[in-house]
Amino acid sequence: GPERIGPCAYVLRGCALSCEQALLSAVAAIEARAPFRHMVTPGGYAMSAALTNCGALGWTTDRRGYRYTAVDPQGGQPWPAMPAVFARLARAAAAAAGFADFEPDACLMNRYALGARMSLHQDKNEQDFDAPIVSVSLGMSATFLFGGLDRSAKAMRLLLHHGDVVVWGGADRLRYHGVLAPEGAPHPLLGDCRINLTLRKAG
Ligand code: MD3
Ligand code: FE
Repeated sequence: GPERIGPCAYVLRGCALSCEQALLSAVAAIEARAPFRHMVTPGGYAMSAALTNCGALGWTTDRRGYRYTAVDPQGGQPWPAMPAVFARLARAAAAAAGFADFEPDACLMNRYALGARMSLHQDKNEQDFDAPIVSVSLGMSATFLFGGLDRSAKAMRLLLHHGDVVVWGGADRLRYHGVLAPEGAPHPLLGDCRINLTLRKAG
């Protein structure tokens, strides 16, 4: 069952394994229309993780700032639709963690090659901080850093593996967090990378 990692945060080990084939086919279909790319932060640095999105809204960054858009800035088309398997998994995981009726409208997909990481930050670009965030880890393992409400608080470490799902909400929604580079063996299905799906209610 769910393992509690904070006042309102839970890890569901292996929760995505029963639908891994459907998840990976959906990732491939999305990637064919909206390729993973390295976006630039407002500070002018290229992110080491490559990203793409699906759903009504997609998270983007450029020199002007972070925001959600309905259209992929690279190509000008709407982001690919949210696959039913993503929405279903996110809803079930949220419910198991005590968040009923989660309806994500955005899925940010991050791809970490060897050496890629994401430094400590808060997720603050969403309209509604009451909805939880659901994250699905695929491919290589990585250490997740789970900090406090201010950047200086000591971060807890959590090793996440292929198929693990984490749900954050309530008091944990605005905690600083980050992820270290992929570690361990290449994954049999995904090779030398980790892909993380982050499902949110952004609008
Ligand atoms: C904890 N991505 O894209 S998702 C991100 O593995 C991001 O790609 C990471 O952080 C990744 O913004 C981790 C997990 C996550 C998302 C939101 C959180 C953890 C969170 C909000 C509050 C606390
Ligand atoms: Fe984040």
